[in-house]
Amino acid sequence: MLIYNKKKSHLSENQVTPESVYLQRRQILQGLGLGLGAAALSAPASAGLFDALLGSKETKEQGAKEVIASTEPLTFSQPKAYQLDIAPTAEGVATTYNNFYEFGADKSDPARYAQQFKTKPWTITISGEVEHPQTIDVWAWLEKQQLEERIYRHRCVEAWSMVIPWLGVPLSSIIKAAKPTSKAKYVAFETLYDPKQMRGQSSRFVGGGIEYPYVEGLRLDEAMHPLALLAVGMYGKTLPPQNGAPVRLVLPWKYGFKGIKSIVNIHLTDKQPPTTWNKLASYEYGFYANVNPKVDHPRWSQATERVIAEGGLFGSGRQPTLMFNGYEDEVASLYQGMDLRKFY
Ligand SMILES: Nc1nc2c(c(=O)[nH]1)N[C@H]1C(S)=C(S)[C@@H](COP(=O)(O)O)O[C@H]1N2
Ligand SMILES: [Mo]
Repeated sequence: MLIYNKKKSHLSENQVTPESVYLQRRQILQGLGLGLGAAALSAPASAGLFDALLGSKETKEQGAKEVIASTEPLTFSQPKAYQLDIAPTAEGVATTYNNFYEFGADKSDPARYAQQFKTKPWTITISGEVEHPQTIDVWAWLEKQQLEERIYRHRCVEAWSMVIPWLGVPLSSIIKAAKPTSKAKYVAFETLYDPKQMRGQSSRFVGGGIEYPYVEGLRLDEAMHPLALLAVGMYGKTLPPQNGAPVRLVLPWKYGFKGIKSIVNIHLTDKQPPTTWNKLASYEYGFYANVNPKVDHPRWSQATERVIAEGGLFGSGRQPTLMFNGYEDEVASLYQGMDLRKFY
């Protein structure tokens, strides 16, 4: 029963499909020069504006603040191999249409409720089956990194997609530095647990019924794959809190929920670690969660996706979902000989 409610809230936007309305609102704001970064409209004012322009009585998402919390510019290279011939999703959409249940289960909740999230100081521990366990001071570590921009397709299990220019370093670099032992077969990741800051962690109702902290995991060879990115920024700047500041995973061939946000622990182990959505509903969300148009979610098709490519009303549409989200050439060998229906 609880699980069903939870899943319903995970999917609320998918089932109600308010996205065209949502995007229309964004476009109107942008058209008026009031979009991204403009805190000009109070919730009641914007509600009135939208109602007038759209003839809509819907008010659910209208209170979301058009504020992007303080982000700082980063220096990075742009390796050719990771650029894409597709226009990225508008920054104002990618930073206001989020899944980050620690701040609430609505798409607009993270941008609205994560602005005061403290990301300084921040440490990440690396422990378990490693020769050099360590505690990394993230901001000091970041100074020494050579960041790359990687424009990746981003496919949520809810069947929508974006294109996002991330900044980060290969996940392999941080794992290699800790020197995995021969027993290390998996890598477990954990998000910060701080109910005082994360309203979803102090209320089952707000947090979608998830058992916190949010946890994720990868096989070691997946974690070492060059596409696996430890992201610290997007759109040329540090990550805003709603997108997982200060450090998150980005795994473009997997469903978005594998891309765990605001990481504090990385633990190498010999056993497959538990993962948040799998614990909630194992028949719906597997450990692997590789994007696969041929393996449907029990309650909807994964063959196509709603594109939120340019963020505008006219840029939205449906397109076929690609095997491994378009990264088949790069990652298929990781799963050779595996039954992908069984290991979904
Ligand atoms: N800690 C944590 N990480 C998380 C989530 C979450 O709720 N909590 N949601 C996941 C899901 S379902 C998706 S689609 C992506 C969304 O990332 P974005 O908001 O940057 O697009 O984050 C993933 N990482
Ligand atoms: Mo997702």
